[in-house]
Formats: sequence, structure tokens, C-alpha cells
Amino acid sequence: MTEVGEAHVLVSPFPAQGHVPPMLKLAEILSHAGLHVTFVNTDNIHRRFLASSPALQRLAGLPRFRFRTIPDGLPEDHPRPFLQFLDLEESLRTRSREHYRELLVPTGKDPDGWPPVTCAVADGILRLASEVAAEMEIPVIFVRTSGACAVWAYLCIPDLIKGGEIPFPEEEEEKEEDGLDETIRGVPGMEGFLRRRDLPSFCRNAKSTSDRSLQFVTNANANVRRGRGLILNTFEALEGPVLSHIRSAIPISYALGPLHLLSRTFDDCGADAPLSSNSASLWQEDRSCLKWLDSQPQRSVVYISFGSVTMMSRDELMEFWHGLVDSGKRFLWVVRPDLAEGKIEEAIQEDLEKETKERGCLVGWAPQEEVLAHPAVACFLTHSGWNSTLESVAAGVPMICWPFFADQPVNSRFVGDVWRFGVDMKDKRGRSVVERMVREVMEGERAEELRRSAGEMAELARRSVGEGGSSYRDFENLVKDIKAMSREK
Ligand code: U2F
Repeated sequence: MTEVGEAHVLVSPFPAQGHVPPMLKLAEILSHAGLHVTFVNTDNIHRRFLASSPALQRLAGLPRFRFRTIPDGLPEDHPRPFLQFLDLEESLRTRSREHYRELLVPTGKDPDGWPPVTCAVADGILRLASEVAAEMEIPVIFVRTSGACAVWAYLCIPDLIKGGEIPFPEEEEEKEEDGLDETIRGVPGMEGFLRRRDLPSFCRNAKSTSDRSLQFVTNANANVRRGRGLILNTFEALEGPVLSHIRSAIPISYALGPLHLLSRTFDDCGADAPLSSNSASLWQEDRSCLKWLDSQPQRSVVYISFGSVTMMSRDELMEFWHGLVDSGKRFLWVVRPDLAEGKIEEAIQEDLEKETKERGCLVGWAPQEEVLAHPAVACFLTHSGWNSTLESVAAGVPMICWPFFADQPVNSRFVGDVWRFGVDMKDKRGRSVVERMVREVMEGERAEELRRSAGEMAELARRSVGEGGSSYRDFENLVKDIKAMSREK
């Protein structure tokens, strides 16, 4: 039996790799803190995660934790490419409303005897959740899975539009590239630092204010101002100044990151639990690369992964490949089956094949947290998605950033020029650039400096999630606030 006023949280991520795992970690620790937690996945994503993730099976066994699924409204055989996330979001919002409402405020008795939902913890880009919760008068705390630096830039988009800074003024074609180095005035705290090319890609790509993606991110981020609070996967020592700006707009903002470390603080198995039990992936991990890493010298390997949604042209893929081989370093490369058009085997040229066999290892999907923690890994060539950034931070591994879209250009600018534990390769192309960046991060004094900064930030991340650390304290406040909501009429 449950007591009147007990807290029950409905946690709803946007259905994608970059969003579900961090929100699962959050959901898990909320349940460890004594709250009832219902985690909502779409049928499609739940099936895929269940098939490949030990974490999901483990979580399903926790008391006060359960999964519920809803349809996403798309046909079974739809490929659901993330780059068309607006269609998926729209489908959820229009076709899955009734299903979501039934989870939020059920018409019948709860089958497990759980209390009614007292708070929705919803992904900030999932309008389905925010609209239905508003309709049913359930308080919402939003989660953004991007870093504070990008979230702050997003929150400032209306001011950037008002100030005439976006869309970017039309330039003649040959001047377009120079124009991207113009600095931005309308993001407080980043004036004179952030350049047009560093803004989220939606700003750069928009030719007019009616651009569909620009409108979507503007509205979604305006929406998070209307919640009871905002949860961010970051920590004070990393993004304190930006967090202060966000708190001037959204006073109740909790910085709980890195969530994959915080979850280990609260996990029954503790911080020493094997990383493998924690992973949640849409693809089956190929663990053979860990064996390969075991046979490599310490700090000798470049780990390359462009996350779960980035796609590149065949030419870009070949330039990266040549650059890696020309650098003469060992490398472990995640080549997702859908990373580039066509079959990867068809792209292999003879010279590359020989050198790759000698020094390289290619996998379709790696156990990334374990790879980054491996002593053989020297640096991470990444698209600078926020989860990858935090995982690199936690492991103390310097980064080479090749940002692709969304928040990644902002993240990479901060990695290269604020936190200084990596280099920003943004908008540079070609094998010689890849080779130069790899050498810069792996050889000589500069490499030492980057490694030192990365190690220091890793230590700060560890402290932030330990008892008394900033993320730990913010988490305690979040739980207190959610419990207080359950006592509201
Ligand atoms: C979107 O990001 P992505 O999913 O493309 O990238 P990340 O945020 O870096 O998350 C990738 C996750 O997939 C894991 C890795 C990360 O947790 O450990 N992974 C893995 O387990 N094995 C692999 O071989 C490769 C990756 C978006 F594109 C970004 O711009 C956003 O920052 C992000 C969060 O909102 O979502």
C-alpha cells in the first residue's frame, strides 16, 4: 500500500540514443532516492534497447521502477532517421497523445497500487509531454540533454533574432566564410568570444526566421522556461559561469552531471561496479575491441566515434581514414553501419587496408565508457555530442572535436578555448588537418598540457558527484522539491 502524498515521477525522454541513457540514469537515481518512477519509452526504442542493453534488464528488476511504452505513431518499417527528428516529434505529439495522457493520469486503478503521478520529468524537446502535462495540470521539470553552454545559446535565440544577428546577413558567396568569424553579441557571458560558426547549427542553417528547425528549437527552449525547474547534465566546476546566466532566466536549475558518474554514486554496487552493467545502447556493443586495446601500449590509441546520428559523405570518411593512417598512430574507429552511404568494405583502398590491419581496429559500435577508461586510449576524435564530451571528461581523455550539427559547434568551441582539454577542428577539412590534429593531441608539450587539463577536469567531475559535491547537493534538492510537489493540492 502507498501513503497519500507519496511522490511518483513520470520520466519521458525524446526517443534517441543521446537522450534515453542519460534520462535512464536520472530515473534510476530518483528511484534509489525512494520515489516511484515510471519511465516512458516508445515501443520501437524500447525493443531496440532491450535487445542490446544490460542496463535495461537490470533496471526492470528495481523496486519502485517500471517501464511503460507508447507507440510513436510511425509505421513499423519506418527507418526513423534521427536527422528527421522533427517528423518523429510531430508524430508523437499528434498521434500518441491519448497513450501519454493515460500514463500521466490513468482512467482506471494503478495495476501496481502506485500513487498517482505527482511530477513529470520531461525532455525539453518532447512537446508531447509538456503539452499534455499542462493540460492535466501536472507540474513539469524539464531536462535538457545538451550542455549548459549550448542551452544558454538556445535560450538566447529570440534575442539574437531581435538584435538582427540571426539569420546571418546575406553575404556574397566568397565572403560567406569570413562572415562566420564575426562574433556574436546577444549571448550574455559569451560576447566577443562566440562566433557565428560556433552557434548551434540551427542558427547557421536558417535562411529566415520561419525556418522549421529554428522555430522548433526556439519554441522548445522557450517552453522550458515555463516548467517548475530545469535539470542539466553538467556540473558547476565545468560550467558554473554559464549556469549562473541560465539561473537568471530559470532560477530553479539543477546541475546533476556527469549523470553517468552520479548514478554510480547512488548505485547499490557503488562507484566500483563494472562499467559494462551500466551501458544502454541502441546497437549491440562489439566488446572484442577491448581485447584489442589490451594488446596496445599505454596511451597509444586514437579512439574515434561520431556518436549515434552523424552521417558523413564517402569523401569525408576517406579523408578521415587517410588522415588517421598518415598520422602513423594506432586507432580504434566506430564505423556505424549507417555512418556513410554504401558498404564500408567497398570504400577500402589497398594502401589503407594494409595499414589499418597493422594499426587499426574497426567496430560497428563500441562499449564507449569502457573504451575511454582503457589505459591504451590517448585521445578521442569525436563529433562532440554532449554525452561523449562528458564521458571524455570523466575519463580524463583529451578530445579532437569535429562537430557536425545541433549543439556540437558550441561544445567544441568550449572544449578548445574555455576548458582547453582538446582542440576544435570545426569547419576544417581534409586528411592533412586530421593528421595534424592527431599529432598535436598526442605528441610533445601541447599533448602533455591537454592531458593535464583533462585529468584535472576529471578529478573535479568525480568530486562533484561525491557526497557534498555540487551535483550531489543539487540532486538532494531536486528530490526534496519533487517530494514537496507531491504534498501540493
Ligand atoms: C545527440 O547525440 P549523439 O547520440 O550523436 O551523441 P552523444 O551525445 O555523444 O551520445 C552518444 C552516446 O552513444 C554512446 C556514447 C554516448 O553515450 O557512449 N556510444 C556507444 O556506447 N558506443 C559507440 O560506439 C558510440 C557511442 C546529438 F546529436 C548531440 O548533438 C547531443 O549533444 C546529444 C545529447 O542531446 O544527442
